Amino acid sequence: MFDVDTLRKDFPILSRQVHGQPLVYLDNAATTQKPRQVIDSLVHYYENYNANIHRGLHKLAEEATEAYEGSRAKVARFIKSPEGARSVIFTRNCTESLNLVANAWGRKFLNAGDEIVLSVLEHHSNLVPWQLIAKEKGAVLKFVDIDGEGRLRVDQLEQLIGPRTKIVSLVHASNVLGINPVRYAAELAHRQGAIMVVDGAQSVPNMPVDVGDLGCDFLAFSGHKMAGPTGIGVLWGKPDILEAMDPFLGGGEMISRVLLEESTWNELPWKYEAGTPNIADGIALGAAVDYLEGIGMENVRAHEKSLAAYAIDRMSALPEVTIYGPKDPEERVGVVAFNYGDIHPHDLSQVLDQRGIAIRAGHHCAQPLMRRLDCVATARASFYVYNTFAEIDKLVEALEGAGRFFDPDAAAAARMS
Ligand code: 7TS
Repeated sequence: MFDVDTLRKDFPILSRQVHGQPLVYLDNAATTQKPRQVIDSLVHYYENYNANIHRGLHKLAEEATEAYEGSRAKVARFIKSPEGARSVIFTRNCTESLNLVANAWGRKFLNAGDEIVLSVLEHHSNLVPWQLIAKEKGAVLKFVDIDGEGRLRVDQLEQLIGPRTKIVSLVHASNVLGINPVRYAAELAHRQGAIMVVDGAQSVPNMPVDVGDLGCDFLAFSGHKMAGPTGIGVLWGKPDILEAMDPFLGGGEMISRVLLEESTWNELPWKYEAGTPNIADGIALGAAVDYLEGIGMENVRAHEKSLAAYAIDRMSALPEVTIYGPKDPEERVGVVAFNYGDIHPHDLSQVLDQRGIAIRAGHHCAQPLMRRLDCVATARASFYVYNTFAEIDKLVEALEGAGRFFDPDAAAAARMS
């Protein structure tokens, strides 16, 4: 394993104070903090070799192109891309990656009456793009439900994937509940000749992901949730499918030959990268991959699992706390969504903020899931490599304090004394 106290020194932000208290950052599912190595990589690029890539024949352009393409190769290695960097398309984020598939694949291959299988626990990013293309094409959306513990209903998955299914798109690790059996879903999809899309926004940053082993056709994720910068995301796709689709956006970079009336396309992966890309953040994503590989994704996973186990254990001891999703940490990443009695999560989050503790409160861009769980919102603590057991102790202590603060009986008793 690694030494968390040493590792924390790599993250400058972790030494800041919030409301006079040391920052306890537990909002990692929204975005993770960045190590010095990633920040330095951005500054180094802008200070030393800022240039547009692929087109210049001067030294700076060569260096920038090499670093950007080197980063793509690192990402390919990180997820064990069977056909290497050709499969790795840089986008702005996971959301754009999913929109790319919905638009480029959907526009070309979807027909009226075709079915798209999703689940009720998807992030809006894996719902809205499919709603849009389904409406345009007259395709039909089908939703797999969850069981009482928040697990995906595999029996329904088996039922819903049928001969009319063209696309199955599921989140690998939920930003609210648990980990889904996407490898099995890919098998079911392929038996029916459908494609399998995986939203890896919460899995790729938190556990080893071998994309070949998953058996999917597309995998989407964001750099900013894996210690990388904002503004850079990835769509991994099988080359034969990427070849068969038409481009998503048109413009410079993505073309081979342009005539006035029509054009031909660049090779993979550049066919899907129109215009000047996000060079700096693409390069810095490579630094984030180096950083995570230095720790080892097995170790990242093990650390988060033990944090989640400890948090669930301690929080379950508070009678007012309801934790959502499977309780076995094997079945989730470092995400613990919960409610505390009838305290609104926004109020809870504000009280915790006064103690320097950052959690997320709200619908987590999963409004249909909130409805399904019969709550308007939840609080959520989410962990990353730099979080500690002591921080979870602080969270639990602060929750107890919030419980007393919002408890009318306790407040009345305090006034009387
Ligand atoms: N899919 C999942 C499962 C996510 O958790 C998120 C972001 C996305 C897709 C979209 O990622 P983006 O980088 O394109 O925005 N989830 C969250 C969250 O839980 N809190 O803030 C963002």
